[in-house]
Amino acid sequence: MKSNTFNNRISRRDFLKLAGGGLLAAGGMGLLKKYLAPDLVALAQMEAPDKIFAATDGWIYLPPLPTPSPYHPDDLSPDPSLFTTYMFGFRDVTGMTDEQILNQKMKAQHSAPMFWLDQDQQFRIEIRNLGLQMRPDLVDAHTLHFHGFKNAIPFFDGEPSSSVSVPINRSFTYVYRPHDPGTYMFHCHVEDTEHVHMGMTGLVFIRPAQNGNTSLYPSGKFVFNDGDGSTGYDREFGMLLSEMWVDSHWADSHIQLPEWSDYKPDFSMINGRVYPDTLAPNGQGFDANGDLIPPDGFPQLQYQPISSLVQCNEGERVLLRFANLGFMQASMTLEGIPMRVVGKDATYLNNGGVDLSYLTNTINISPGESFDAIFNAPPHSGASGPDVYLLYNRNFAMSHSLGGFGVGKQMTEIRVYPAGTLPAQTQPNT
Ligand SMILES: [Cu+2]
Repeated sequence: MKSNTFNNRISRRDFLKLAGGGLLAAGGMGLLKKYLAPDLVALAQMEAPDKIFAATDGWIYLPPLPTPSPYHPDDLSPDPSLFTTYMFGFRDVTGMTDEQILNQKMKAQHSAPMFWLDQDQQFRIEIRNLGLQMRPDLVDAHTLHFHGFKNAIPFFDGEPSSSVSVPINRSFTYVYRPHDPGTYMFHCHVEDTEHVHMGMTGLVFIRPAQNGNTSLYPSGKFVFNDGDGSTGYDREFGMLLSEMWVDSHWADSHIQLPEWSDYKPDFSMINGRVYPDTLAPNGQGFDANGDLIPPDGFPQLQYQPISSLVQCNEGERVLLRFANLGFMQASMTLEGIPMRVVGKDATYLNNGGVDLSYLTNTINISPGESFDAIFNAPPHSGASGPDVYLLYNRNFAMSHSLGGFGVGKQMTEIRVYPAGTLPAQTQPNT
C-alpha cells in the first residue's frame, strides 16, 4: 500500500469544503469568515500534526462476573481466552506508516492514551476515523472534545451539532493553544452517551509556565502557576474513572440498541482496568504491525495499557490527577494518608492569595469533573518491601459485589518505599 493513500483519497481543500458545507449553507461565507476563523482551520489541516489518534472499535478484558450473564464474556470475542468485552476507543498512531495505522482497525485501547501540553504551546492533533470492524452498518463519525477547554473555536470543540465530526476514512486536525494549566479530560462527542460509555475517553494535562523553576520546588514540576511552590510535586499519576455496563457493550457487538435508562454498571475502572489488574505494569509500545505489545505477563491487558499503580519514595509529594468520565459519582478514598486538593476542573484553588485548598481522605467526583490532589508520602515503616495503602471508590456498590473487596472495581495501591529507592519519574504513571 502506498504510504500516502489516506491523504490522496480526499484533498485538504475538499475536506474543508465538506467540513464547512453545512455552515456555509446556513450562514454563507461571510459568517464563516467572521466567526469560524477559516484561516486557522485551513492552517491546521495543512501543517503536520504533533499527534495522530485513530478512532475505531476493539476488545478488552474484564474478569468473570459472580453470577452467570449471557452478556459476559461476549460470545463474539475474536479470542475468548483473552478478551471479553466489545468497546470503541482511540489509539495513538503517531509515527506509524499509513499501513500500520489501517492495521489498527478493531484494536482500540481503553482508556485512550493520556497526553500533556505546555501552557501556551500550539498543538495539533489529527483524528482518523478507521470505522468499526464489528459494525459495518454503523457509520458513526467521531470527534475529539477537549472537555472544559475554554479557548476552542467551534471547529475545534468536537461537539458535532455546532461543529464538524470525522466520518469513516477521513481525518481532521484539531488545534489548541491552552492557557489554563490543570487536569482535563477528552472524549468523543458523537452519540456521546454511547461513545463515552463504549470507551472513547482519556486524560489530558496542561503544564504551567512555572514548570522548570527549581527554586520554588526542587523537581521544578507544578500543577499550577502558584508563585510559591505550594503545588510542586515529585511524581504524578493520572486516574481516569469510567464504568462498564456489559449488557450495553454486548448490545453494540450484536447489532442491538441498548436501553440507556436501564444503566447499571457491572465494573468500574481506573484507566480502563479493574482491580487487581490496575496494579499490572504499563503496556510496552507497539510492534512492527503497529499493534500494542501487552504488559509483561498480562496478555489479556493488551488493549488496556495504562497502569494505575502508584509507587513513590517516603517524603515525596505525589500528585493524583482524577477525572471522571463514567456516569456515576465516585468517592475516591485514600486510606491512611491525607490528600490536599489543590485544583478542581483545571482551576487553582487559590483566590487572589487566599488559599482555598483543603485536606481530605475522600474526594467526591461527579461525571465530567476533575480534581488535582497532592499527598506527602509518609515515612516508611522499616518492614521489608514497600508500605501499601489503598486508593479506592468507597461507594458501596462500586467497591463490593464481585467477590473480594475492590475486585472488578475502582481500586489501586499506593506503595511507599524507603527514601532513595526509586529513581526520579520521567513519565506520568510510571
Ligand atoms: Cu465516537
